[in-house]
Amino acid sequence: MTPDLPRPLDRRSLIILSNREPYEHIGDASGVAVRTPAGGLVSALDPTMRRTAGVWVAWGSGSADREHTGADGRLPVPPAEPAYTLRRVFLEPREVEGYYQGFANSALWPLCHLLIQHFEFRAEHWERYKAVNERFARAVADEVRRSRDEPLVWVQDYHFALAPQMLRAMVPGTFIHQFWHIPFPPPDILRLLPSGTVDSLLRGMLGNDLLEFHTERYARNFLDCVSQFCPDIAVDERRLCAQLTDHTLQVGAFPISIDVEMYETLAASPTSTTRVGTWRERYAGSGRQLGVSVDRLDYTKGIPERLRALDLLWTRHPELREKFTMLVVATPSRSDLPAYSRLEEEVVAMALGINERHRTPDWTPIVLVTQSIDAELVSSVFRAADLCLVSSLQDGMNLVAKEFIACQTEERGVLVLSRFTGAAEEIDGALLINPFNVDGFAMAIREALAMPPGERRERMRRMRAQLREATIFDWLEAILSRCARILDARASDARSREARDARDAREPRAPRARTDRTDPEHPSLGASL
Ligand code: ADQ
Repeated sequence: MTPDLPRPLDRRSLIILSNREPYEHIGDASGVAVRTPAGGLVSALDPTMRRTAGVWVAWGSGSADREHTGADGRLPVPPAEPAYTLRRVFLEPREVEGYYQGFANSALWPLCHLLIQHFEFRAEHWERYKAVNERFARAVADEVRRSRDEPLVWVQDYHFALAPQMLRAMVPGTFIHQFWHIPFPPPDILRLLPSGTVDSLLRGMLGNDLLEFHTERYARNFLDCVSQFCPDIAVDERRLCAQLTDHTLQVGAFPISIDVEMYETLAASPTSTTRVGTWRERYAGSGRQLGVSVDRLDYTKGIPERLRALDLLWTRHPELREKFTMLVVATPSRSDLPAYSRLEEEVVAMALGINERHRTPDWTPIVLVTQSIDAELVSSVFRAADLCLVSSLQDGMNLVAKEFIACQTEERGVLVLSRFTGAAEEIDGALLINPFNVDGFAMAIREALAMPPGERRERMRRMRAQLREATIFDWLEAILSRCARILDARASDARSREARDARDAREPRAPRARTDRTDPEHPSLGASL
């Protein structure tokens, strides 16, 4: 269930800024179709946007988007049942290359995931990133000015690190917060960027009133970076906040989740039940087990590391050949970047090599699927599985792990989960692995295969109970309630200030010693908390 908006947000609309749009017009020879990107974010935020009649600002990336957008960049959505506004910002190919493929995906993405061998900085990409952040910030500021109430601006992710500070200057007094979907690196990694870029990036994010991460560790990394690289800013590590001259930034841990009910329903549907029967007959007959993994083909997901562990397992334990089949769903993404196209080739070659080495006349060890599959098909794959391998080298949260748990209605599956995911810090019941340790990883797969049904059921029940207590809607409510509390405290501060000023005007007193809020020796962080 979508939560009600907490007070005082019930009188405010939301303006969301994200790179991906909630509705995309795609044109081909057969006509134009409206597509909603798969993923938790749109399904969580769309109902809230419909209720608050807000505005969603995003990159108009669909091939037929321009023809379906008004001259002011706006259109009512959902197209079939308009309830809120989508404001599209159109980008030139050079802008996409510099801002998106360049600085966001070739510099920030690898740095935040601590995978510095993929890090590439180009001054030109950085200039584009700044310019594109400014274009989006202007579109959001325009929407704030058009709004009839005092909207809340919610920025999504690492594509827009600079927009919060820009917005603060463009529309002073507006409440701005940001959710950072990926990890945040410690200072020793962030400093691989040129120092001017580090400074701009951190000050951009410091423009928020609230900055949300998946885990407290990422939040602390951010504050450590601020302490080290912005010495003029007072940081309170204990209360997780930073004091700027004109506002306080709070940071916090808000682990994202999934629409649990939706996944449970999809997994239990009659179509899914039929599919599960087919999968199990094909891959898990005569005492065999079915292992699965589902990822975008991304070097952060540890797909070659997973294949290496499987190869080692079947080499060291030939008795496990024919005992389980591994269905690897890995859909190409960001293929325009060389690191991603190389990875695609590597994964295909590794899967072929493993199959050549270990296959038998009636058994193929790895079934590699490279098409994107829809949520219903994903759900049936997860329900059918006896084990799921999540081996990210680093991952902000990893929603696949949560989707697998939600779909395990028959409670037979074991989750083998990388300890370097946000999910591993939250979920209790998985077999944790270090994907860099190929021997340990192979041993964990062996342990999962041998786990008795009773233990599997007990672990899965525990994880399912935890997940039901922390859905995507709980995540949304926790964030909006925190915003409401900050706004409440701000309003009560303003009222006390007014009352004090009125009293002082009636009864002038001798001047009191004043505490300078910007003095780093005496940071006054409490005022707006
Ligand atoms: P991602 O890196 O995309 O997300 P993840 O959290 O696993 O990673 O979410 C991926 C989503 O896409 C899941 O819903 C999954 O089912 C789906 N998906 C993945 N591969 C697929 C495939 N081959 N076919 C069909 N569907 C597929 C970023 C961060 C994560 C963080 C999320 C949310 O990198 O750490 O959990 O944002 O904040």
